Amino acid sequence: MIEKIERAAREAGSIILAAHGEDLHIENKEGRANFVTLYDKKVQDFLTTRLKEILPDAKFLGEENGMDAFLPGDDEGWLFVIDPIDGTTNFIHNLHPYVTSIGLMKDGVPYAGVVYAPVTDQMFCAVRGQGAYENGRRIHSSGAPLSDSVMLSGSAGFSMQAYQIAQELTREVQGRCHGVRSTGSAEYNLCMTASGRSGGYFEMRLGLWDFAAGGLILEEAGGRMTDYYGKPLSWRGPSSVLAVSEGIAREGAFPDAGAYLDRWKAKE
Ligand code: 2AM
Ligand code: CA
Repeated sequence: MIEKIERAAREAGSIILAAHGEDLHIENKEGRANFVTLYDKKVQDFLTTRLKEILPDAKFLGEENGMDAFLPGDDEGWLFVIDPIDGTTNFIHNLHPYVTSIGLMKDGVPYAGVVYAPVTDQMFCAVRGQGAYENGRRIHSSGAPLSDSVMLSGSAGFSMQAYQIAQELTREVQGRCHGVRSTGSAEYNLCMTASGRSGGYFEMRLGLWDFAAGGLILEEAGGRMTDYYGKPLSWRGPSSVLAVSEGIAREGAFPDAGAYLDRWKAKE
């Protein structure tokens, strides 16, 4: 089944790459700098059709086309969680990375995850209990401490208030590691952490489709996914995400991210 899902992700990648030079029909969604293109919708439609053929009983949750809510009953049986293009703003600017991500949940917990980066032809995948892979090779998160790591973060453009507080946490982390980078794709960041390139990734608010696939890939690579308070993720909807490598989880040296989240909540 995982190979069939990978094939669907690869086909989605071809659709996305072929879009460059075409009219993307860019629209703004709620908030600022929150875009959707014709291709986000097209690819989600394509994946929904293709994945239904693979698992006819599965339900679907996706970022686009009004399918973004976790509904009662979604924690029973199979649920595909899709982000047709994670990193839409990058895609619009023809700036790598942007990925297609497909998470598969079983009874409310992640069962499988596939993340495909078409520009670099990188296929990341994991099945629960069976390890994580990049292009067929087993991957592991890093054992390095925070002080020897590059960290990834993001702050979607939806709120300048959130951005400011996120920058303060970024500044604190910056002082304790080799540097903090921002790529614009949550799923890609999780895969970079799973494959040991980055020590971790943190963002104050993400949709379930932004971390469902990469979250399992990271856990299967030995890393740890929690929210900003260090609590396990609910896998039911939007959340803050603090994803760290084995090394940083063991060390416990990441700053108190929960305090920053509390400050944002107090200002909203
Ligand atoms: P997207 O490209 O699929 O929209 C960048 O920091 C990350 O945040 C990306 O993975 C991006 O996903 C996501 N993102 C963008 N807008 C968002 C919003 N309004 N709420 C939550 N996440 C968002
Ligand atoms: Ca998206």
